[in-house]
Amino acid sequence: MWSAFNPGTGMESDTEKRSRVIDELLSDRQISTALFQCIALELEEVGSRPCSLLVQRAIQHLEEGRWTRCHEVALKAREYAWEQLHSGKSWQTVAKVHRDAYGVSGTLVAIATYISGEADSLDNAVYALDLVAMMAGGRFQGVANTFVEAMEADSFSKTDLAPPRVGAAQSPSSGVAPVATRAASVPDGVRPKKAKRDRSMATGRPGSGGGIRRIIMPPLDVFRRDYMQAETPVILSGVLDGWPAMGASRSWSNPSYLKKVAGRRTVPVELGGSYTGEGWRQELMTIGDFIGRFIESHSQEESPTDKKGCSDTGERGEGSFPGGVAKNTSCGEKGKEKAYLAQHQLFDQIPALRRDIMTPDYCALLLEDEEDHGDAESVATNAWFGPAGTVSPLHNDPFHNLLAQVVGTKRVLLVDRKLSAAVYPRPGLMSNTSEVDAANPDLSKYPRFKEIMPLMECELRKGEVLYIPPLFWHHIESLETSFSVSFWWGKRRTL
Ligand SMILES: O=C(O)CCC(=O)C(=O)O
Repeated sequence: MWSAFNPGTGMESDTEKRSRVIDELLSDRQISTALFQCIALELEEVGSRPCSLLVQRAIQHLEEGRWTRCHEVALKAREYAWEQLHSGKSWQTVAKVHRDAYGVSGTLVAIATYISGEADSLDNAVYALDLVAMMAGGRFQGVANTFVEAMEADSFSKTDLAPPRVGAAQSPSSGVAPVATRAASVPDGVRPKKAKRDRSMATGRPGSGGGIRRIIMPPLDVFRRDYMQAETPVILSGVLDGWPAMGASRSWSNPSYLKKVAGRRTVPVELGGSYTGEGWRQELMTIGDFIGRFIESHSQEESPTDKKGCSDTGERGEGSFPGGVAKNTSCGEKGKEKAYLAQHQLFDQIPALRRDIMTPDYCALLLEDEEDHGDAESVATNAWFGPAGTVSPLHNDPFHNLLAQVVGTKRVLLVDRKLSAAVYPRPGLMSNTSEVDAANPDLSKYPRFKEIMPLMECELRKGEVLYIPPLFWHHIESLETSFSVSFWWGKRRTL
């Protein structure tokens, strides 16, 4: 459309190269400027004429190669869109056209920034696109991903840490990693005769107290009957074998790999301990900053020699996250603020990381009453990445959950949903969260909690997957630097 090969020198300048990248993307019918024009028209129809005009002008500047003007005008359009997004009573009531307005103006800001080739232009363009994905969502999530991948492709091509392009581990059309197939094909004889006992396993009553069985991935029908149907938590091993994230070249235990693939991406990070505590808040930061400030520095301060006899299950060796010490262990804590990249749909945002994992086959299983249920087959995949000592306080979620431990170890406490009365659910909107600190319960204030002690407990280790039945209460604390992925699926349940 507007990219130009420089006939004077016969060489393509950086700006020309970058504009060619954009040109190629915009000749794709999914993301053409016609889409942007349509949104401008829709804005006009709903009475947002100033924003509509600004978007149209920015498109025109872009098409005619005036990047600086495009940038200035798109910034103004984005300001308008931002105001619209924040003028309503609640986020849910914002009209789609205003989200789209943020999407289109933010994308134009990113394009013009990228083409400018100024210092940090790639970082700034990716930041603008991450905001587009977060604020506009919907189809702009895909648009933002496509631009980020194309813009980053050049920097990745210069290193062997390059994330695989589409096709290496997934079907290009689906945009979703393929489902692993091993579970169904493991012959019965290969399964262990006897479940290995967890160190923490006690001889407790069923439903409370005691440990959680560890088994090697069972056939699908057995998992469905003995664990999903029976509402029984279980730890599965073998499910993550073959995940690139667990392997050598794309290992998530390697901070350099994560920084290379995702370092400049902006994500919401929880600060200030558990989400029920005072001072809890969220901040946007890049994954590179997060790793530098909260993971690497934390690990250095809390080196293995600080551990005073704690078991050392952390990874060692060059290029791995060392383990830190969890704050609630007898080893104590050094008072540094905890940060947690928690419950974030990172894999929708960064397809390169999505290609490092595989949705377990078990997530395709449904119980009888779930089979006709609209959304039951979709799987919500979330990332949980943080230093030692992050705490997710006792709460429940309405879906089946497979929590996959890719890096580090976590301590998990569980309570059967049938025992909910004894966990003192909070009143009001946070009724899925207990009032009780499950790791250190105040029994004089919450006497019924005693009825369910000792809780089911386990250590979830690297390479293992924990099945948590819907509405089972769980308290989870990381014992060292940890990266987990949760897969939620099935019908939404209520207590
Ligand atoms: O690992 C964590 O900190 C919490 C995980 C969790 O709550 C979940 O997967 O539902």
